[in-house]
Amino acid sequence: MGGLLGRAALPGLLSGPRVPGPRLLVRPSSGGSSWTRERTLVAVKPDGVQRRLVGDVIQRFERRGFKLVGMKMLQAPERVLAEHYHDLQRKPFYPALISYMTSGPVVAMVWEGPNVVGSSRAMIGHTDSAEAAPGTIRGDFSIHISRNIIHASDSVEGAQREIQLWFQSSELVDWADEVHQSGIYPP
Ligand code: IDP
Ligand code: MG
Repeated sequence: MGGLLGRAALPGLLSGPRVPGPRLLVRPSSGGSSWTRERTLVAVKPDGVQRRLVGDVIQRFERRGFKLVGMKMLQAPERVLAEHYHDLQRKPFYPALISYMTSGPVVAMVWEGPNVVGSSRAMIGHTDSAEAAPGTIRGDFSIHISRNIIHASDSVEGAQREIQLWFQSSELVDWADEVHQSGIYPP
């Protein structure tokens, strides 16, 4: 094991084509930090909780390198869901959607990192599970749009609104990112 991951092998591993370097993980910005702090709301829906997929979802986001800054399990209040899905209130499936989302607890999380909104949408996959690519969360665990396991905000503005809706600011933890400081990401 020491041989495989020894000093000689490490530079090759890090520069190989399958391992993106830190520069590919960031967006340029003017001055200060070289990446814009972005946060998104992710929620494991009641079917995901029932199917014991919470750990898998967390693992995927952690493995990617995103930072968990808030998490709680709750029975979603109808008031929160009505606000969260207000765009969909006139859709024929809306009553069934609210019934599904209140059928059991959800696990709501706030994740932080460069381009976390866009990346998390790519990680969860298409809304319609039948269209979701294998390798995405919906593409791996769901076969129907009405039981699609997970929510993730679809824009930076939407994420800010949803985070405020689901979390008190005191529930978000701005912890020191040792990985970031040790050079995995640019400063
Ligand atoms: P998204 O979750 O991928 O952002 P939205 O269009 O915002 O998709 O829809 C919110 C949720 O409403 C979906 O995740 C899904 O649970 C549900 N939904 C959307 N379209 C349908 C449908 O045609 N039938 C049943 N449920 C739907
Ligand atoms: Mg949506």
